[in-house]
Amino acid sequence: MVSDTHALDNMSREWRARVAAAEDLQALETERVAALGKQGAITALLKTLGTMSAEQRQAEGAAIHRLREQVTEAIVARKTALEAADLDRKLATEMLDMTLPVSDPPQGSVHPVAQVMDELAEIFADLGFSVATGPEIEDDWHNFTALNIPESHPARAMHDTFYFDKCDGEGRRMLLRTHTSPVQIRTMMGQKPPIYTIAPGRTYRSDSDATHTPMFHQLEGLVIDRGIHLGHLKWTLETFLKAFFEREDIVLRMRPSYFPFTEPSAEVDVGYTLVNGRRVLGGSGGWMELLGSGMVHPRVIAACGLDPKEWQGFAFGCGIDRLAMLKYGMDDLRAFFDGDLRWLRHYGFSSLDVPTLSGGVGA
Ligand code: 2NL
Repeated sequence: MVSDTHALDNMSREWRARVAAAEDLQALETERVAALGKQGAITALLKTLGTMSAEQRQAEGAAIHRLREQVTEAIVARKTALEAADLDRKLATEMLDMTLPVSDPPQGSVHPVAQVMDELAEIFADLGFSVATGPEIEDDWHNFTALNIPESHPARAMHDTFYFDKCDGEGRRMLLRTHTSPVQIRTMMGQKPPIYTIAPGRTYRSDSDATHTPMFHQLEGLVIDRGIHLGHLKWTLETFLKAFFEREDIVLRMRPSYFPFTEPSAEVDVGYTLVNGRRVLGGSGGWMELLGSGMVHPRVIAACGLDPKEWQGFAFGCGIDRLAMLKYGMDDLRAFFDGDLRWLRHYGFSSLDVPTLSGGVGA
């Protein structure tokens, strides 16, 4: 009979030798299954425990369990050793020499949207703003409810918003964020004012034509502090746009408007001048709408757990893709997302460029 103590010792030695001889993780797994799998040899021994008399189990049970433990330990030790050897091999063979020069001519380029995002971060960092990011898959509370957007608001409708079939653990409907405002909501809920932040990133709306793509990029800005008023908003936008378009003659016009999350709200137009039939930003020969903005609605401030009597702020939002088109003279939004390398080679930026503001319209 196999299960006398001497035979069990032999069996343990044998299995541990097989485990130690496994040359790779796959061979080790084969040994593990042969010993401890459903049909394994040691599993079969363990099963005999149930059929033994009490005296027999007392005599041999502990030895069988010890066998199982010894072999299990050997497998774990071998696995650790094989994994470490694997990693060493990878580190030795997949080494990258970071000191090699770039290929000549350089391959790849920075997408204009990425370039503009870097420029925006640079400009706002100079003004003391931080850059915040957050999930693209959101829930309807952070995307709509906290922003004072009522249940019946058209923006919530199926044809504007990409909804998921499932709700989250708290029964909130999941969706692809339709703006980056939920990032700012999370910022307000997670940190104490004063808050000076921008939220650039991907946003989604079920919309597709020459000027709308289902995925687009938005920049939002948010300030929460004491005694903030529309004058701060206008100065901030003016300073931002002058730096971004690299022109001192940028003129803004604010028109009353309506958003559920700001009160009062203002649409911001930028003046342009016609130069050889082309619109060039600067001056005030005509106006184009560029941003939406306003003073953060007290209900939004309260929804984030802040006292609207103590804290006020302004917020704004605009399309990053549109900013890129205006600055770098691109006329078709859809080309941004076609992945056509010829377009990228034409409009892309060198990956060695530092994202300063040179190389744009003012250069
Ligand atoms: C537009 C308009 C806007 C905001 C975005 C905002 C965010 C928070 C609170 C209040 Cl957390 N407002 N964002 C405010 C006004 C306008 O965007 O036309 N976007 C493309």
